Amino acid sequence: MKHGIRVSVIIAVLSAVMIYWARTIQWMPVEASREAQPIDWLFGLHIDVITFLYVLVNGILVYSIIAFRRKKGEEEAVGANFHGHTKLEIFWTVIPLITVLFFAYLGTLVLNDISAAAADEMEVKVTARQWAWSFEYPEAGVKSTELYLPVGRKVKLTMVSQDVIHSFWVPEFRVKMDTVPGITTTLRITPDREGTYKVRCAELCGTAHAAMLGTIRVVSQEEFDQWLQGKQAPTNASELSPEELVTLGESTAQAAGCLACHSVDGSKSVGPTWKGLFGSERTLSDGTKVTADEAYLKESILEPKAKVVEGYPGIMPTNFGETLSELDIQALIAYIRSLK
Ligand code: HEC
Ligand SMILES: [Cu+2]
Repeated sequence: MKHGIRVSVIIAVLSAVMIYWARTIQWMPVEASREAQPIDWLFGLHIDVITFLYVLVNGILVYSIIAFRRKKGEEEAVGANFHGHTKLEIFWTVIPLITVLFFAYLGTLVLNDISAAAADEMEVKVTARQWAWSFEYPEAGVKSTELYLPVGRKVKLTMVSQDVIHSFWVPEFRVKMDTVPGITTTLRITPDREGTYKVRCAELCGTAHAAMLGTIRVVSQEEFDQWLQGKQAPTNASELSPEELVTLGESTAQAAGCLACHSVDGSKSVGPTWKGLFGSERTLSDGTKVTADEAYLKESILEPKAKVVEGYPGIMPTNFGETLSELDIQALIAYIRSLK
């Protein structure tokens, strides 16, 4: 009994200290959505229980090693011989069972809470493909390679994949959902912190999986409305200066995922480098030669299979005609031209 009381006191004090300490640690990136709050609360509760269990197991272990070590003069002594302890076994089966069921109950409450629909939620369609994200605002008829979201408004993402399984994951929002070819999945987020975040693909999906990043901008409602209007207005290349067009081309190349396969510094990648491409002579897979002029670049983007460069597999995505606007394509060509 003496040992029982001692070890209980040690464990009580140690776990209180450790739980207090564990709570001071920032385990996660900043919380940037309302959904992050209940998730982090539940996560913290798990950490509390795990910390207590760690102290319990190792506390009893270390205490026993010290208290029940073989002392001088006990070399021949034999320990007590006993078999089983029914009450103890019932105790350590029932308590963990109740704990686990309780966490399952809490998990269900949190999941119901974070996936609940709201009357004024805004729908955005998300398309994943190897290896880029694109977004569509059906109410406004706007397509974008960046996800703009107004702060404080619940958004319902309806997600599809054009090829393999991907997974939409923004650590700051905590929530995550797979995109699966053939079905539409749904994810709800209420961003509550303005800033720029990255969506990462959390499902290994091929060569450039690690480069499958998309930009998310959480902005004020006014800024969002402005952006949406700007996207709706018919924009064409002549409204931009040559430098602006090149800058736009660079960001489009990044956002559309081109740079996952094309380098801009001369190094070899999945596809040919863009450095020095414009105006150069290209040898195609059938042996013919063409000059890389504007028409060739445009065709290469819209119909990659029409002319395949010698020595490279014809694996460039064929749907850029659907996801990129005419302006995007003009900007990409201007950007490639600028890479001398
Ligand atoms: C999945 C990898 C991949 C992605 C993503 C990709 N490409 Fe390609 N691209 C290739 C490959 C491989 C080739 C060479 C084979 C061919 O000609 O189809 C190529 C060829 C090209 C060519 C002709 C290059 C030359 O040397 O003649 C251009 C121009 C081009 N891509 C532009 C783009 C643009 C613009 C984007 C983004 C909107 C893009 N690519 C996205 C893989 C990719
Ligand atoms: Cu992916």
